Amino acid sequence: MFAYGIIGLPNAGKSTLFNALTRGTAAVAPYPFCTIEPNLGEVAIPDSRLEAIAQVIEPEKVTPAMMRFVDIAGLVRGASKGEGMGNQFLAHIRDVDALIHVLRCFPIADVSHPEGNLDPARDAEIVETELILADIGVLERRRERLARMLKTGDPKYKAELELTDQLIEHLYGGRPARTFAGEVDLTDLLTGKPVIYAANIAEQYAARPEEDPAFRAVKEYAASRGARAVPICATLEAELAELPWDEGRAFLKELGLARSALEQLVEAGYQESDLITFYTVKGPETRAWAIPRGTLAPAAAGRIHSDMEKGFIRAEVINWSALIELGSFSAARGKGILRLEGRDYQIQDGDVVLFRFKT
Ligand SMILES: Nc1nc2c(ncn2[C@@H]2O[C@H](COP(=O)(O)OP(=O)(O)OP(=O)(O)O)[C@@H](O)[C@H]2O)c(=O)[nH]1
Ligand SMILES: [Mg+2]
Repeated sequence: MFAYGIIGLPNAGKSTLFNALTRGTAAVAPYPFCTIEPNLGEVAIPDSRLEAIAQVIEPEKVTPAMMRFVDIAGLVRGASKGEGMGNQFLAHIRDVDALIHVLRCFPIADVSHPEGNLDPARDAEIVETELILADIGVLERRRERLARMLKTGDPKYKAELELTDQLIEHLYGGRPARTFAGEVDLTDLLTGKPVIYAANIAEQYAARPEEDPAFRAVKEYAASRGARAVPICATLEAELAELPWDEGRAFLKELGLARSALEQLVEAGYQESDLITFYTVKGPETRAWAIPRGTLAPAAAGRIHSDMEKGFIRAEVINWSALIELGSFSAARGKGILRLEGRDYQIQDGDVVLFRFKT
């Protein structure tokens, strides 16, 4: 399951956003380090195609693809040296697929700011410096391990050690691991993950973020790093999360917002990680699955059950909109419209798939 880690300074609104996204009940407070233990939540990915398919198929059960969010303590300047909550808690987001970096753009009059004034680009740099220092810590440990392995005489360790040293250099230069050119294992490195900047803007700017100087600063900062900036208003999103779906749509419209923070962040995550969605309509369950673009049919089947990957024979495939026109999978089969695809077929976004396999 795709997972996002939520990072930022204390009082940036991380837990408020987390609650809004997950309809969760994480503690939120106007003082720093309200969050100590991580909050974990899973959300159904909003998917209008899944809804449309379900309307036609009328299955007993509709199962959306899910996304996970992990909300952790705030990072402060000097966290790597033990300031604030330190940086050990970053271990809770080592495995996530991407980061949401919450940058405070709402006024400091309401809630104290650990740096004393509003400056989201500076805040971003503070947090990113701490991420870099945490990664250097991970790499130093990797380096020690490799240095011990050198004694085995295997040349691959020497090459790996050299690369690790280059990467450490790169990080000491203030650059994230994701911009390192060498072929090196980025797992466990926080700065190796894609990042999306979530500007937590004041309510007054919710409908016109471009007029907020703080949001413009975030946009500029994000652009300089080849990343995207998403304006969100965490307090309004939290109110939105309280409402039933149709009332929520009306509320968004009233506010002049096209999409919720969840929708924006899901889309950004899909794009950053290059994910697509395919559907299965077998038996009583219609279900959406998120997979990396380019996944081959047997591996996609393996998401459902490992036996289906092992015993894979072929996939019967139809695009979701064609399925809706025809009304059912069997109608499509009757008309000879289903495509039969083999082991080397790459599942496409919007495919509805029935896997054939032997047990
Ligand atoms: N006015 C306003 N207040 C907000 C907004 N987002 C969060 N807050 C308030 O800011 C305070 C801190 O919010 P939290 O969500 O607890 O912040 P956090 O980033 O999780 O903080 P730590 O857990 O301490 O790192 C709370 O009092 C929130 O109600 C916002 O968009 N506008
Ligand atoms: Mg918090």
